[in-house]
Amino acid sequence: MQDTSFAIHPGNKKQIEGTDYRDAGSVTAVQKGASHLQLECENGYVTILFYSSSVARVVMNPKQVPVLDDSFAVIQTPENIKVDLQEQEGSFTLTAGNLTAHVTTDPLRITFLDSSGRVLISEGDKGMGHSANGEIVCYKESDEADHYYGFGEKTGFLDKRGEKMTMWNTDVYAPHNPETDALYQSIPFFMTLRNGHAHGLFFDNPGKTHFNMRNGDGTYHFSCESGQMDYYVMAGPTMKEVLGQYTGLTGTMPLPPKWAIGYHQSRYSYETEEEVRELVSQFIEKEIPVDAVYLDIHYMDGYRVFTFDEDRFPDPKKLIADLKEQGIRVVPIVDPGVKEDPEYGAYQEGIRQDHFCKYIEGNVYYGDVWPGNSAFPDFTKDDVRDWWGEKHRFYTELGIEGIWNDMNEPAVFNETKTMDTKVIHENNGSPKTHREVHNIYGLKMGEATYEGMKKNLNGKRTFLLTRAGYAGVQRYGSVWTGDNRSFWEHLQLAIPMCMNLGMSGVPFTGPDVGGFAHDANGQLLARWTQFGTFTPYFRNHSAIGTLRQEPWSFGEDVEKNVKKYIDLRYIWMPQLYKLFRDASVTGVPVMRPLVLEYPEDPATFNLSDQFMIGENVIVAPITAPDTFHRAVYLPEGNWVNYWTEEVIEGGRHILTEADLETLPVFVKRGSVVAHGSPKRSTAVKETDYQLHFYAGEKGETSYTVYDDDGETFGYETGESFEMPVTFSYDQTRLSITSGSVNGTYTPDWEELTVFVHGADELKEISVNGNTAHFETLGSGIVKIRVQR
Ligand code: MIG
Repeated sequence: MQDTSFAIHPGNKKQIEGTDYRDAGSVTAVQKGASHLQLECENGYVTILFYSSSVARVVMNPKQVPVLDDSFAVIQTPENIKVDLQEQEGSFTLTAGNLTAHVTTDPLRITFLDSSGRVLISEGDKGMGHSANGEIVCYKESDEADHYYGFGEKTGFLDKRGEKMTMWNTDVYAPHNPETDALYQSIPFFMTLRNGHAHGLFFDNPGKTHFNMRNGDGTYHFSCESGQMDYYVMAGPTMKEVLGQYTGLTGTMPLPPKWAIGYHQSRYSYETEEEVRELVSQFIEKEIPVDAVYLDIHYMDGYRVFTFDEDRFPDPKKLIADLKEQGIRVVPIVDPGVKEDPEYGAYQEGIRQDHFCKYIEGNVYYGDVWPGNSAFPDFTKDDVRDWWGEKHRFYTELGIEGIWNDMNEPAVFNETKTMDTKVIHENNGSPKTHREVHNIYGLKMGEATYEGMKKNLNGKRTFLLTRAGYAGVQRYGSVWTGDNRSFWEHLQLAIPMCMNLGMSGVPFTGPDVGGFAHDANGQLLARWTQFGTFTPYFRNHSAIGTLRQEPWSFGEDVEKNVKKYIDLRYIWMPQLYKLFRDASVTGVPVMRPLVLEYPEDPATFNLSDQFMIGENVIVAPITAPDTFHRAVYLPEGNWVNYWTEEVIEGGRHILTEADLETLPVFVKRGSVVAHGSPKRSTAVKETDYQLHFYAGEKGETSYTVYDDDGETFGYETGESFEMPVTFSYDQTRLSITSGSVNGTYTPDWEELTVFVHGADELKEISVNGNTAHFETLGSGIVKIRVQR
């Protein structure tokens, strides 16, 4: 009914904006705790509590004292902090370090301020309330200066000011355009940038939530048709600190194995063992690097998860071992639907052990997916997640180390596209309807899969790719952006989408390179691969019935171009790996909008067609056909064209040339990036570790080299290699000093090669105090070796 006038039926208008909104009203009773305040109001119950000196939570329940222990996203428990409570006539003030909540009681309104008294979040005529049908809503004042980032996986531009968004995990095969709202992931978190200062807001409700940043009357609001009004405020004051505070609550990404960051090749589907072997031999013959090959739904026996089709894949163990020998991993798809088949083990166990989602009356819920009529594990139950995780022994025993979760919104082939909202999730004795917790199905499936694989792999890191998720999904998986198409517009759209996923705590993301549905063409594949070189997740994937889009599918020129950029991915691997490591610690993403580094520069506020890798590298992809130049915004400072060594003054827009073989990349002067050499996969050890220093006029720069074995959890107990290297420079003289090494891991490389760019006037280099011999390479580059 989407495309008929029924979509604008007058009866569709949301109650929430109607007349039956009931404000929480005045406070009628107060209970004070050490770090919280509990209020009884005319129309509801409210708890305000502090999690840390920068994070507070507000919960309102219209009917009863709020439930505080029901989050699926938050893994942090409140720190035992001292909250100062002051009571004044008609108000309370709670202060904990960097954040103050000022609560007026008649009517209830909550204002959050930072330690300098600057208002972060305030309420005007309307505050929190609910409507007769149980919908809960919260209004906040917006400022003319506000810019909004985050909201997870959304179409449209970077800044979500003026947008209206719905969170309801949905399998959207088509279309993906600016009007497409709910997609596969729901992350009801955003941050506000206001005059250079940032704060965050996380509305933790896994039902169908709405955000309206378009009210136009000086407010924005968020609401949900079910559950409690439950939100967290993060004090910032920088965007990076907000990310730290948000990932403090919901967790950071575990460091992926190196192979997960390499180039991946997929297709719906490589259907037989023979086809897979043929594919791999092409990569080897053509010397195109590849770290993983995917098996889509055709590998299974009648789409039964935890099986292989014996005709198509007679000896999966041998196949997987042979590929592993070549440094290539196999990643099979696993969907949640378990085929209703009384002679199939997973179904038998699921029924006998009561693992599937049921109606309240006790009958199992069945939905139609690939295997036909299927039952769906209830991943809210601990024992079901353990069971599901353990089932992955089937894969790990075959030598598989990574899993691809699809259809976990969950997607069902019916009118609503998902499970009946009346179905019950048992949730370890605290049952919820599917309506109330729809958005966590993929998250909990991810948890089951990640934890199961991790356990089965005995100390080796696993890799999970998931289509659906909720806040916190970064703890388990990387996210690809679903069924895009081979459209230039979808290449454009992926840039802000991935940047906002990064701004929502999910650093490991990327779109299907080349586009999933529709036919790709050579130029599109080349440009998309160039972009993919710098997206955290890098996989070429395409749909059944579309033109093949492996690197060699469009002739030799395109193949050469694509190979150049896949090689480049491996050249940049040491830098990317370090950024992954940093993201796993700080929550600050690998791929960033420029605004994250230049929050005072208005030119960055909605800059959606270029991005940064770390703090000092700008990537400006070409996203239109037959286009060989583009405008690039370079913020203040001096920038070096990665390809030509040209130094360009920033603080302005430039026009840059980009023939078909060129992806515009700029490195900030005065900074350092790590490089390696091209290799057929990450299985080949790096022996050529390079630091590229882009010398400025004068100054000092420090870079910390990071490395570890790339595949175990040893780094968690100190088996890593961290070495600070400092560059002090004054045009004619450079001194390089390596600091003491942290960690017990010994890298495969014995010496570092340092390349100094912009070294035209360099006369003298010292390494750790001793005059060093250096080689002059031309283009103002010199080369020096530094012992580890
Ligand atoms: O509805 O498994 O997004 O990547 O190739 C189609 C087949 C189901 C959707 C995924 C896509 C995958 C496809 N799947």
